[in-house]
Amino acid sequence: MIIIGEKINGTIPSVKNAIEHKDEEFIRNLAVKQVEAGADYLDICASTAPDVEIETLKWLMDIVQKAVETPLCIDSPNPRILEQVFPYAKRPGLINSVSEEGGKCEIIYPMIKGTEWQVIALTCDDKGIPKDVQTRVAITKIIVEKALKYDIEPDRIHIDPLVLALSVDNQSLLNFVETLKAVKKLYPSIKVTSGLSNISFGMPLRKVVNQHFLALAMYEGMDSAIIDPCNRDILATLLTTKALLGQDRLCREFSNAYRKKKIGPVVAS
Ligand code: THG
Repeated sequence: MIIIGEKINGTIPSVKNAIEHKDEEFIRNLAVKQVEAGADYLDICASTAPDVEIETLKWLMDIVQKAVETPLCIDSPNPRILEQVFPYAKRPGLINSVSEEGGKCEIIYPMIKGTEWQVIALTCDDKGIPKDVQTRVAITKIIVEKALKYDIEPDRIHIDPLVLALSVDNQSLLNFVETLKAVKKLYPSIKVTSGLSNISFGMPLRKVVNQHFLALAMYEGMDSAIIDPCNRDILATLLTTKALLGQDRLCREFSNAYRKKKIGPVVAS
């Protein structure tokens, strides 16, 4: 499982505040903590007004890259902004994201052609977020076929099927799984990713719903996820599921995490 740490995101009030007050220490701490918890990539999202998004992203990227060597997952809805800040990344990471909206692929693909950069691709287009599996798969095909024209192989693409809230669409997890299976059948090396927060929107016990979504999606072969690795419960679900799925040899990672009580005891004894 590839962990994309979600915590450096201006939509989180404490991060917004740190951005406004230029609190470098706060951002540095978020980077270090997530890497210590096992993040493979660090999502960096400014979520500011468009006129200051570039300078904010550069500021965040600079702090993070000075503190840790973990590659970045640069997160902006605007491909022109991604293009502007791309040169400031010190090592290949993830672009978050392209989709079939507004010519995003045509801006991002030439930029990452011939590099080791990977990309998250949302299965939406100018008509919005599809509810059905068929349209998600059809959009994936377009996105992958375009990528191949730039020699970007499916193994560099993380498809994000944009999970709908379970409270709105009862089949949301099942559709996610069906989409995952269908795109992997078409492109066996492609990766499938998801954020965890959408599934539980509008429900009580959101964290519990998110954790179970994570476990079930991992069982079905989800390759990466945008999560808070510092959240003890989420990390416990992730490490337990990895062990149960035979992805943690001799349960070493699990034992190291809990026997030494690095993360804190999950079972009181
Ligand atoms: N897909 C893609 N990119 C994405 C998302 C996605 N980027 C943004 C978002 N969704 C994922 N990032 C976040 C960041 C923070 C939170 C949720 C999603 C959040 N954090 C709370 C906090 O830190 O206070 C709680 C975290 C917790 O403890 O679980 O709500 O879907 N491609």
